[in-house]
Amino acid sequence: MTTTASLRESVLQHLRYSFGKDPEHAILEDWRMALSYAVRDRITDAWIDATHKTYEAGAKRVYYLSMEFLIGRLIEDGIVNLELVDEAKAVLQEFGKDYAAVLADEPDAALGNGGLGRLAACFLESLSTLGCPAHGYGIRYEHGLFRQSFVDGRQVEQPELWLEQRHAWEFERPEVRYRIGFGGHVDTRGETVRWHPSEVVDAEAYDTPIVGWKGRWANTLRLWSGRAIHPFDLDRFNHGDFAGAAQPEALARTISRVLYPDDTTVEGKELRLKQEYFLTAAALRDILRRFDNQFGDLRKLPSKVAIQLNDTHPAIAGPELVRVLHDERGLSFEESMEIAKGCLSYTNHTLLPEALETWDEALFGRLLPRHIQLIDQIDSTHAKQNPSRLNSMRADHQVKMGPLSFVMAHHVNGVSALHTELMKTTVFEELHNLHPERIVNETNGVTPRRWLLSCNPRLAGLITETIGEDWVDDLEQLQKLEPSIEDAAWLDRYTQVKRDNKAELSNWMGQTYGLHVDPEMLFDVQIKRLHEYKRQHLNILETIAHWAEIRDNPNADWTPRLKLFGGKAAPGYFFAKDIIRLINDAATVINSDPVTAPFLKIAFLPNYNVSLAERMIPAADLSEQISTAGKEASGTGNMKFALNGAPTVGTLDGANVEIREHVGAENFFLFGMTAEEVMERRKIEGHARKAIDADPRLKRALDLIREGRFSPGEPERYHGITSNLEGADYFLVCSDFTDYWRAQREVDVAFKDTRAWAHMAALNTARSGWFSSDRTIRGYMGDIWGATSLL
Ligand code: F58
Repeated sequence: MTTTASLRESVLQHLRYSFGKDPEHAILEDWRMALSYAVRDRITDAWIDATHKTYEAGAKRVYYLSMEFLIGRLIEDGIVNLELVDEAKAVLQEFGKDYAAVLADEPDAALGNGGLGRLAACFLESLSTLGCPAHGYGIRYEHGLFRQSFVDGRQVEQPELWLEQRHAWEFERPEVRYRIGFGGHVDTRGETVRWHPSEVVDAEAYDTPIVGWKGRWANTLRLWSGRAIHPFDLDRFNHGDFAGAAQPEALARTISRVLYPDDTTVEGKELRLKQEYFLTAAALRDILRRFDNQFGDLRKLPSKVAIQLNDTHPAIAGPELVRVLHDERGLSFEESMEIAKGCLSYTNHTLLPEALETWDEALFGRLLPRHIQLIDQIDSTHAKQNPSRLNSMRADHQVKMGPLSFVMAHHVNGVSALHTELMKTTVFEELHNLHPERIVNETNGVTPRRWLLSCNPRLAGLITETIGEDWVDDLEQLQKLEPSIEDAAWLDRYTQVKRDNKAELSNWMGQTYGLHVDPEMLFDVQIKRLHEYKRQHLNILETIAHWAEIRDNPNADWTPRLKLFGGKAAPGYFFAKDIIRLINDAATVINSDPVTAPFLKIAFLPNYNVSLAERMIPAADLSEQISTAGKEASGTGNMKFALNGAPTVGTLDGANVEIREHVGAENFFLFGMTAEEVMERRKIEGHARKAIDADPRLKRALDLIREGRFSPGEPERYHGITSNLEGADYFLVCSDFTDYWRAQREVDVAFKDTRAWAHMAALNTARSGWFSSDRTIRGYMGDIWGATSLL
C-alpha cells in the first residue's frame, strides 16, 4: 500500500540517490524524474509479477507489431492507474511544487503520426487493464513526429527531440540484441536455401512497462534501436581517420533515427522498408526465442503466439516467419506457411488507394532477395489453392502488401462497421469472396483511463460521485448516469464542469499564446491530421460564409463561437499546408474585425499532439467529424469528444455511424451525403459548379478567398484551393456545404438553450461507454487471438 508518507520517502530517496540532489537544489526536472521513478518502482513490481504469472500459466501471448506507438506522456498514466493522484499532489505540495507543472515537464513521446499510432497506445493500456499477456513491438525513433510552428500563418517543421530531455520509463536491455540483415544474395543447394545478407545492423531492445488500471497487471512495450555490430572501426581509427571510425555506428543508427511523417501517402522509400523489416525481424526473433525457451515444438506456435499486424507496415512478418521456419528451422514450405498463417492477423486502417503499401520489386528484391522469392511462392501456392483467383500480389513490378497480409493472416479486420463492409466490396473484394470468413469487424475504442479519468478530472469526479468508480474499467456503466441527467440540479453541475474546463483552456491559451477568448462562446473543435478527406477546408469555408453573414446583420441574435483547430500536415503535402495557412490568414482577418468579434473567433493551436488533445477535448462543446463519407476508416477522436460531452457535427463515416446509433440521432448533428451517394455524385459532371451555383453563401465564401480578402496583396495565394474546389472537388466539399451550413445553424439554435444542450452533451457521455478500448480488445481476444485474461 502506497501512502503519502511512503511516496514522499521514495521520491526523496530518488532525488538523493538517483539524481544526487536534495530538495533545496532540485530543479523541476529532478522532481519530475524522482516522482516518475517512485511511480515506476511500483509499476515494476506489477510488471515482474505479470511476467511470472504468464510463464507459470503457459499462456498464449499477444504481440502487437506496429511502426507507431503514439504514447504521449506516461507519468499521469502511472499515477492515475496506481490511484496515487492525491498522494502525488500532497508530496509535491509539501515542497511547494505544482503538480500540473511537474507532469507537463515530461517530453511528449510522439512516436506516431495519428490515429493508428494512438490506437496502438490505447490498446496496450487496455491489454494491461484486462490482464492479457502481451507485448507491443515498435521502433525507438530518436525523432518522433516533427514539431510544428507557424510563421506568418505557414506551417514550419522542426525536428522533434524527445530524447534530449530525460524520461524515466524505458529500461535499456543491452543483452537483448539481434542481428538483422539486408541485401546480399541467396544460395540454393538442392533443398537448402540460404540468404547471405551483405549488410547487418543490430537491433537493441528498450522496454517500457505499461501498467493497467489499479496496477493489477503490466505488459511491455519493447522498442528497437539500431546499433552497429562493431561500434568502432579500429582499422580506420589506426589509419588516422577518426571521424570515419565512428561512421558504422552513425549509419546503423539511421535506421531508427526518424519517424516517417506521411500519414496517408506511402512513398516507396528504401529506408522505410528497412525500418519495417528491422522492426519485424527483431520482433519475430524475440518471439521465437521466448517460445523456444518455454515450449519448443514449433507446431504449437499458433496455440501460443498471436501476432497482430497494425496495418501492412509489418507485413513482411509473413514471409519472414516462413523464411525462419523453412530455411532456418527445416520445416517444409507448406507447413511453414500454415504455421505462420496460424499466428498472424492483420488490421486494415484505410481504403485510400494512396495509403495502400506497394513496393517496387527491384528495390524490394535488392533489400530482401530471399523474401521476394518467398512472396512469389506464397502467391503461387495461394493461386493453386484458389484456381479462380484473378489478381496476384505480384503485378505491375510491384509487391502488394495488402494482399500479402490478407493471404498470410487467419483474420483480417476493419476498424468500424462501415469500413469493414466497404473493405469487402472495394480493396479486398476478390480475396473476401475467396475467404468469406476471414474479414471481421473490431470497431476502435479509446482508453477511458487517459481519455476521461486523467484528462477530465472534474467530469470523472462528478461521474464517480454519481455512480461509483466501477465505470473506469467497465465503461458501459456510464449508462447509469441517465436518470441523473433528468435532474436539473445534476445537469447544472455537469454544465459547471464544462464551463470550468473551458475557462481552464482559455486561461491556458491566454498564457501560452496570448490568445484571449470568452469561455462562454461555443467551443467548436476540429483536431486531427490535415487532409483533404478530413475537410478542414469545409470547416473554414463555412466559417468564412458565416462571418460574411454576421457582417450583413451584426445585430441579429448570433450564437458566439470559437472555432478551434489543431493538426499537422505532412511536410510534402502542399495542399494541406495551404489549408493551414488559409485558416491562419482567415483568423487574422476575422479575429480583428470589431463588428464580428463578439460572435466569431478562430484559433489554430500549433503543434497538436497527445498532450494538447488532453487539454482541448474536455473543453469542447462541439466535435467536428466532417470527412467525406467512405474515407475515414473509423476515427477515434470522435469517440473521445462524445465521451467528454461534446456532441458531434458529422457525416455518416467511419465510427460516426456507430456513435450516432449509441448516443441517439437526436443527440448528433448529422449532415452530408452517405458513402453510396458520394460514389454517385462523383459521376455527375460539374458537381462542384452545380453546388456553387445553387448556394450563394458558398459562392460568396469562395469569392472572398479568391479575391484575396484573407491574403491582401496576394489574391492568388489560395487559387490552388479555390480552383480545386470549383473544379474536380474530389472530396465533395461543395456538394456537402449547404447541408453542413444547415447543421451548423441547428447547432447555433440548440446551444442557446443551455439546459437542453447540457442534456444532449450528458447523454453523449452516458452512452459512449461502448467505445472503450477495453471492449475492442475483448473483441480481438475472443474473435481473433484466442487469448484469455490472467486476472
Ligand atoms: C487511421 N489511420 C485512420 N494511418 O485514418 C482512422 O480513421 C482510424 O481511426 C485510425 O487509423 C485507427 O484505426 C492512420 O492513422 C496512419 O497514420 C498511417 C501512418 C503510416 C503511413 C500510412 C498511414
